[in-house]
Amino acid sequence: MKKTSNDSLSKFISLILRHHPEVAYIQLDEHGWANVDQLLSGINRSGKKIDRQILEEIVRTDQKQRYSFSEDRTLIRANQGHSVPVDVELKEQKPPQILYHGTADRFYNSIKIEGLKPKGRLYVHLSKDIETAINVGKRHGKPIVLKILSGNMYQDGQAFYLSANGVWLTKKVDINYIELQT
Ligand code: HQG
Repeated sequence: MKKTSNDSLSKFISLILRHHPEVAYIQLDEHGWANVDQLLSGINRSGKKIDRQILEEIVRTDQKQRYSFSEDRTLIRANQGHSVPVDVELKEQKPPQILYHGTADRFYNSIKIEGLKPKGRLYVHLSKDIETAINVGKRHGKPIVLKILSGNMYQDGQAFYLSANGVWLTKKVDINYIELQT
């Protein structure tokens, strides 16, 4: 896919809205919202150039629909992926029988012992298709795909959430619900 000049700005926005709002001199509220005007001036103050039109374009064209505006468009937040403890009002939902998690082969030994943990984020991220999982895994190295018995987990009482951009989230996955997808 062609890299656009907005790509690095988009990564920066995701860093701000998920992990480090302080780099743009802003704070997120308890639901993960940032004030759009403050975000824009904070980014400009940090040395990068952005205006409302560029931000609107980044949000509209983002491949994974990572961000949402509030109805009146004065606020913006990331839909998922946070490490800062915010409540983005995720909807609890019954998951499909099977979900997938992409990771790198070098993590597998540890996962076999500990199960899946959220690591730096608030939730373990799962997808409903294998292709997405492969792409997620590639970010960390040689990808492997784990098949997650989400239907059984749900039956056993574990909560699942579906983010506004279609990512399935859960707090952890124990080893007895994980199979290696071949
Ligand atoms: C691994 C991207 C060893 C886990 C993606 C993963 C996703 C363990 C890594 C979203 C482990 C954490 C999230 C254990 C988990 N031992 N390794 N017990 N438990 N891990 O980046 O799922 O482009 O925090 O397998 O598309 O890779 O940012 O999570 O490899 O949706 O929007 O620890 O981020 O979206 O890595 O990715 P991450 P993830 P964005």
